[in-house]
Amino acid sequence: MLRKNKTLGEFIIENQTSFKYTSGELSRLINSIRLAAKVVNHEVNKAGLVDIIGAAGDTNIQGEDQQKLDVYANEKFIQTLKNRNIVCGIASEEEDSFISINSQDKNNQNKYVVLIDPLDGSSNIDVNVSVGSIFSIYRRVSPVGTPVTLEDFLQKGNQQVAAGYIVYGTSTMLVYTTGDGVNGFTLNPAIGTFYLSHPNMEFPQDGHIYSVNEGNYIHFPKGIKDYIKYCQMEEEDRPYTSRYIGSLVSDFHRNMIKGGIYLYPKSSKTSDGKLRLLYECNPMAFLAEQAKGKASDGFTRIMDIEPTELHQRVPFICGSKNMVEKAEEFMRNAQ
Ligand code: P6P
Repeated sequence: MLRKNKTLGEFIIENQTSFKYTSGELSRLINSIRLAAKVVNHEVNKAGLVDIIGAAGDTNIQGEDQQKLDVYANEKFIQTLKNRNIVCGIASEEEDSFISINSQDKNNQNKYVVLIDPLDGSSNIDVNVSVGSIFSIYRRVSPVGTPVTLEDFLQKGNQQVAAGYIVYGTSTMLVYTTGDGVNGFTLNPAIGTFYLSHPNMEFPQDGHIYSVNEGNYIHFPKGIKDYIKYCQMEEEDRPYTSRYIGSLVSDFHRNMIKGGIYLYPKSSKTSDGKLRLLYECNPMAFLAEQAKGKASDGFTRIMDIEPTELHQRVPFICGSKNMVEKAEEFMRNAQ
């Protein structure tokens, strides 16, 4: 039984031996993400003072250039990971191509690559709604000591060694897995320490919440339309409740605690959906499966999809296992 109120640092040390690659590097990597999370959290929480600190592109009252928070978060995660000299490469939603780190240094023995969505749902910032950061970690497949390659990033989600998110909500939480379950840590901002608040997080097998942008309903495939109508029917344990925040991390986090399903399907407007496979869908799918939930594109397990490009999009259905399987049933029957 995991003792609550354990700090994230204590948790990482205690669980390092259980991680099959016990070099300690992954622990240092999670620690660097912890630091970046605190730095970004501080800035995200200030964003409400836009009229004082200035909107993006302006200069604030100190005459400093006010950065868009996406840009700021991206820079802080990259800077923190670089400074700790732990990874050999980084890919980010905010960067067209991957970033190679110390690639000319033959002594660079770093063997991890990190893929990030530094600030997901950032359009919610201006309306004071919660947003998140998402990370996905792999071991490189190219030889250590050589420049990192695109293949190091185009790995299937089932090769991830760790994944997680930070949700900047009513409280700031870091939720992650290294393949041995999912644990949630809540930041005490007064002392800047994350404490284990949600040990062994699991999706309820069933739920009564569905999260989808119903404004796109007429553009959805028939199977998705049929599933949404199923959620709304007066029958058995339905109608379900519709909850859609417009922030993947926030909808996922609520659904994992209460039970529910999140859907971002393809549509006649977006043939592959909107969410990115490598740094949104794969890490959330790893967390979902580790929390006894499920994640697919409607037909194929997300973590089995062979990536073809860094920023590719896939349809995404994720959450309580029985709800995802019901949605997949409607998708199959509509074929
Ligand atoms: P829409 C945010 O931009 C995001 O990537 C997810 O966090 C969120 O669930 C989704 O897109 C919202 O997209 O098209 O419904 O506004």
